[in-house]
Amino acid sequence: MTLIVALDKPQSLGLVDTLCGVASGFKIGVPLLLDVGLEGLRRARSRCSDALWVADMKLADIGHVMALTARRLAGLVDAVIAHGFVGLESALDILAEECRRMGMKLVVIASMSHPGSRIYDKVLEDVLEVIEAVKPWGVVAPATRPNIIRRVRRRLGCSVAILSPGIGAQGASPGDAICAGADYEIVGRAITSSENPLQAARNILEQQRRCRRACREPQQT
Ligand code: BMP
Repeated sequence: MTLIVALDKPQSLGLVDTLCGVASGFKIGVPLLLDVGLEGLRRARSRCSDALWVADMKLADIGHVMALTARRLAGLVDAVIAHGFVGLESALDILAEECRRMGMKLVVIASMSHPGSRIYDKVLEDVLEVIEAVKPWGVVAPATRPNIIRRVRRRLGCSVAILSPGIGAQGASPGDAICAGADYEIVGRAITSSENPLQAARNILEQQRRCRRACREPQQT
């Protein structure tokens, strides 16, 4: 499975039961966490405990504070997301050590999916150097700019998971990121705002499968 559902909207936690077993995981955004609190997250997780649970706090602080934040999430999620631009020393190095100690996966943002993230792309090589040193479990790279996914994959190889947002509401199509080398596509509103979230998720998975077949087959001339 290659789909992580982004739960950001109030009440979207209700979709956990519907999508459990269909999606690989759930990414919990700050708005939802503020709504339901850690106890709400704990209850939701218990309803689908085999899924990959990712807390998307977009950590961007000194290492001490990022590590304290991650500690509050221990046992509630499998992974936390942090920004790559904060750098290594006294920042991601401390967070990475804390995640290792807790057995939590660390995901570092290499670049983002919105148009303003071109500023991130200007320092992509520097951010990738930081990521190489941190050795996180995963990296976020944008489905909206597949060339960035290819650069991340080329530079970091296959030992890192690439998670790609930007599908649907932000313009990329399901399968675009997978074809460029991503492992998971992160999808929010295309599923959570759909009248039939389960069917929307299944359609996305089917489209990913078709794209995977197409992009791996030799092109006809
Ligand atoms: P949507 O599919 O509704 O656009 O949601 C995308 C999700 O991915 C949101 O939770 C957002 O916070 C997250 N995200 C993103 O859109 N772009 C990034 O570069 C990094 C993200 O985490």
